[in-house]
Amino acid sequence: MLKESDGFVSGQDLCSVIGVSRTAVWKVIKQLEEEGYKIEAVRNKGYRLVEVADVMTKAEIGSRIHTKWMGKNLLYLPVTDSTNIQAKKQGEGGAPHGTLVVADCQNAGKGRRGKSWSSPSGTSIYMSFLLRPQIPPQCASMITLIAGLAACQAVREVTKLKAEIKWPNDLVINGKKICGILTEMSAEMEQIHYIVTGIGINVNQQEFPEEIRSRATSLKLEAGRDFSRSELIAGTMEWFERYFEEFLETEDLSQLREEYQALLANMGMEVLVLDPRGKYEGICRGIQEDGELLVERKDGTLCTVMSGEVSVRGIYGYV
Ligand code: BT5
Repeated sequence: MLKESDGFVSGQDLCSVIGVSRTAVWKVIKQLEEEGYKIEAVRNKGYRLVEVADVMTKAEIGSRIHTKWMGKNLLYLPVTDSTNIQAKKQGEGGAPHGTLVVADCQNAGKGRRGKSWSSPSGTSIYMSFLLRPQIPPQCASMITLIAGLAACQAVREVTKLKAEIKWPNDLVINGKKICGILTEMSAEMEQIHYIVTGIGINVNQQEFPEEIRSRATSLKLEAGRDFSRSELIAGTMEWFERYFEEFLETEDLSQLREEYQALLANMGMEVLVLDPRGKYEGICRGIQEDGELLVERKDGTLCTVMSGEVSVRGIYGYV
């Protein structure tokens, strides 16, 4: 009620609409203040919501997600090992397509290939969603790109910062990493059981561990102000739902390629491809409809890169 009103809502109105006593209303107001809502209380006028700072609760996240199916089934955990692990458990337990797991803190946050993801409490986003698409398993890697595009749009919309995608699974601002994405799959040769995509976004973090300090940044460090994690989560869900439905129409990125390439930090840049058969340099020419990166080599031939490590000159120290 306070959110929907521009001004004050009287204590009496709150009591009668909800059907509780004034003391009960007062207790809930105190609880909301503890969660981070700033509420002004004025005698004879009632209560007014001054500011929704960075509140991360199930109710706050849920109230902001306006989607058809994405993030509708929401699990919020103050602390967990890894939201990817928890979302996989949800997958094994039969949770529905679009289930979202959000945590305030992870003590075993994962990156790719056994790397770890720094996940302190109170400042950043750790979320994973469960998908049950009926697509061939080889299409699954495209989900990472769709998630990157969705998160990039949400970050841009909420913060007005010029976030870009570093193919395949990072978002960067001014050449530093603000977001990492990890997609995992349970499948047989021809059939996907479920896919879990995890997204970590550095939101209001001001400090990073020594080993990543030079390559990592947060939205707050870039913009000089705090942002609402719940708003960013909801925005990402909305963009993802839209893009994912477009993706399902063709089972490739043909409808998303233009938008993707417009946000691609690698585009037109010199890249170093760390191919296990030997590294080579080239200019990034965008992505193919199946999500592979197009690289033009010095001799003019076009190569495609499926996944893995691609360094972009000027980003993360490749000079
Ligand atoms: C990633 O791996 O970038 C994928 C990260 C996915 C994290 C999310 S959080 C929610 C969900 N639950 C999980 O357990 N994971 C997902 P990769 O490209 O391998 O990058 C990992 C590398 O990024 C590390 O080796 C560090 O160098 C660096 N790194 C670690 N934490 C970071 C952070 N908070 N910000 C920026 N860089 C970080």
